Amino acid sequence: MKSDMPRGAGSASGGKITKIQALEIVDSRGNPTVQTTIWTGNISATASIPSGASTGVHEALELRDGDKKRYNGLGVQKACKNVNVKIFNAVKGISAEDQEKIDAAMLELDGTENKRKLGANAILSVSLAAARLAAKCHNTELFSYLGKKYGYEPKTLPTPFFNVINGGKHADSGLDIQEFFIIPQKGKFSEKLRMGAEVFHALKAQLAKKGLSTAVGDEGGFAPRLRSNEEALKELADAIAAAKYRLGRDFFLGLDAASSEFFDEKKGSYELRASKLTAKSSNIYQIYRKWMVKYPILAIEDGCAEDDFLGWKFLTQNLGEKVLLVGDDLFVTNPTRIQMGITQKIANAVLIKVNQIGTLTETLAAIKLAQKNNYKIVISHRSGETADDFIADLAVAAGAEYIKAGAPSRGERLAKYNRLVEIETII
Ligand code: 2PG
Ligand code: MG
Repeated sequence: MKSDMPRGAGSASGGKITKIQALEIVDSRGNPTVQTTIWTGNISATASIPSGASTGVHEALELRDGDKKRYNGLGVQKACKNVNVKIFNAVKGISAEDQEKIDAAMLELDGTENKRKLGANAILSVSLAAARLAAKCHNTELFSYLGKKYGYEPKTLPTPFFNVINGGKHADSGLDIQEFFIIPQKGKFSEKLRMGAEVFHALKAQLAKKGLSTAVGDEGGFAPRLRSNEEALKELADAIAAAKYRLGRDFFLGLDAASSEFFDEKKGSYELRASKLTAKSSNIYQIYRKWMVKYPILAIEDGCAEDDFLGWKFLTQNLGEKVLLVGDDLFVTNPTRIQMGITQKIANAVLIKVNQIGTLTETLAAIKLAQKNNYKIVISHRSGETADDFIADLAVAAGAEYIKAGAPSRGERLAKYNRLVEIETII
């Protein structure tokens, strides 16, 4: 996101925060969210905050008003007020560059484990806007400012996971698996985007021909009523072929099972209704393995539920050598949870969502801890999004191998992918 305010570090305020204003705006699902602008003198920068649907129980708290008379209780006026009054008082006068100090001041003011007092949405909006403001004061692109600040040399762009079939909580397709990805393998980012868009259109034509719905779900992918999860994989394989690409060479496939949503804790089993399958913690990996025999699957996210460590152990021991096992609800971008995973040798990749943890400082700590332990990084959007493209710069800055920002469809998804196209020309 860019603002048209003048650039340059020569502000009379010396980069110190002079004014903050939070607004209640509306996200891609029609729910309110926080947008915050921070000023140093007459220079300003803005960030807006995404929101999940299949939210992990260990995530930082998104503060909602609970006033049923407004937005069905989902208003964020309290969070905005927290930014405008309490947080502003705690961070005014701190230099926008001093990210650690800004984030630490907010953590101290909040004082809770999960940021429930101020709200992670309130805190994160200030954290991200401050980083953008600092980059602007340096007259530097955000990815290069962040890269330098956190000790990276940004030179590669992430490979996209395009979520072109939506299920689970993101659509009414009836599919248990929440996201079905196509993952282009070759060329520059802009080439990968083109390939993804071409397959997206081939898939649309294919579904239409069968009389299936081509309306899109929350993340821009199609949400056809298919008979099973496997059928979704078959649709992807056919669409890739129809677009004249080779499966297993030009494209791989991936899944976000988001399995916390279909794990029956009491029974200790996974209930995949669309596939008419039930599996215990100890053998859910066999279902994925069957799919992997038929299709070249490169990544499985949240193959087991957030606290099903036994399941994750079996999954990692049996499939960890062959596929990326990405922890989302499992790790919630939280260094403590990631360390737990490292110690227990579970998963081999970490999904990073800034709003799961709530500050940029902690997000970078999570990324660094994962990288130090050879876990791959997937930077991720949320199902509820805005046009904010911060995560594109973050992915490049931190050298993330992958990014998932939905299908190549819907403006809030393309904001991230198109920013990467732009970065490709300046990196
Ligand atoms: C996920 C995300 C994003 P949500 O599970 O990975 O795709 O969904 O934002 O609803 O948690
Ligand atoms: Mg997920």
